Amino acid sequence: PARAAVERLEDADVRALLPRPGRDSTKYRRGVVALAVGSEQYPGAAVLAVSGAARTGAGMVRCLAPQAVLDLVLRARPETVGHPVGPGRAGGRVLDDETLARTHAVVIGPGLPGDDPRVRRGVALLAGQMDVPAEAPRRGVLDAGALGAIDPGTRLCPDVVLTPHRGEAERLARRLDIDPDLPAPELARALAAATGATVLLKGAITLVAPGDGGPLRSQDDATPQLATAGTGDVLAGVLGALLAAGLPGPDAAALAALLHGRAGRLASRDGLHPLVALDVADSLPEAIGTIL
Ligand code: NPW
Ligand code: AMP
Ligand code: MG
Repeated sequence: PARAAVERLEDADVRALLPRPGRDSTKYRRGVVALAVGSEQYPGAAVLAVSGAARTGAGMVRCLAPQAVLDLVLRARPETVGHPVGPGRAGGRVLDDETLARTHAVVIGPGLPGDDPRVRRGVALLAGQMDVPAEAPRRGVLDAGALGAIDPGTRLCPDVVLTPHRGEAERLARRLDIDPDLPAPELARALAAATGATVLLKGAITLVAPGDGGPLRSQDDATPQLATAGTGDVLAGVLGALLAAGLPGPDAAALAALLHGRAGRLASRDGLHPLVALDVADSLPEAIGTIL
């Protein structure tokens, strides 16, 4: 394919996108995000993704996870609304119709094994293959364990954002019969074209390829201190909160990449200090303050 043109993200480009609460805001109008995250193997990923969403200003964060994971999440983030899943519960949907209709975006995958029932249900919801009310969300994030559930038959829309790192992108490319060795811009574009989803390809340079074929955008001012466990889980939460606030997928992805990179820089004091993933979440309010 032809070399893709890439636009570098600047503060001025995303400033207008930032959701700002107004006098008539309520927690429901600000955006409710539901995260299917965390498992027995990776309970911490749930804390990280939930924290990313909460610190980005979501009106409400729901977490769908086994009780032991919820116990951990609630200790760290008591404002979270917990929805237990797993053995001992009826096999049906976790959120009833009314709750689903008052949920604006979903995040599926951080800390989940590929065979988790939340992956199958979440991908079916976003692909429009579930019997749900018309108001149920069709926007969200597929990350980590959920990326493995995308196959050549999966059709998504640009308000669904896939967030692979290079390894996950290559695995997905092989499944979709795309050359995994393509340069990053072409790989991101090809994955977006094949799925219809927006693709946020993570790395030292993070790229956003809109699902509607729009121009590629890049974010390159992050710090390598972000190369540490769990920072991607925080990013998934940030993006979920922005989608719940109503931003179109490509704009939400661009703003999330910029805020996450900025929060990493702030948390590491310009890259001079090591950070942990939760520091990135806790630096999000200050990062938002720099582009207000
Ligand atoms: P290598 O070894 O570098 O050559 P996986 P994961 C390759 C959860 N987490 N960045 C790499 O190849 C996540 O949410 C939970 C990274 C390797 O073979 C997931 O659910 C945490 N990898 C789950 O863990 C904190 C790259 O891809 C493979 C790469 C697994 O996620 C940690 C790794 O991919 C984590 O977030 C790149 N740029 N390029 C918690 N505290 O609960 C190539 N690779 O096996 O899907 O593993 O990313 O660790
Ligand atoms: P994940 O591998 O899913 O935990 O995501 C890692 C996060 O850290 C992504 O947001 C990457 O963009 C970011 N990241 C990883 N390595 C680097 C690097 N060398 N420089 C800047 N950001 C990085
Ligand atoms: Mg990850």
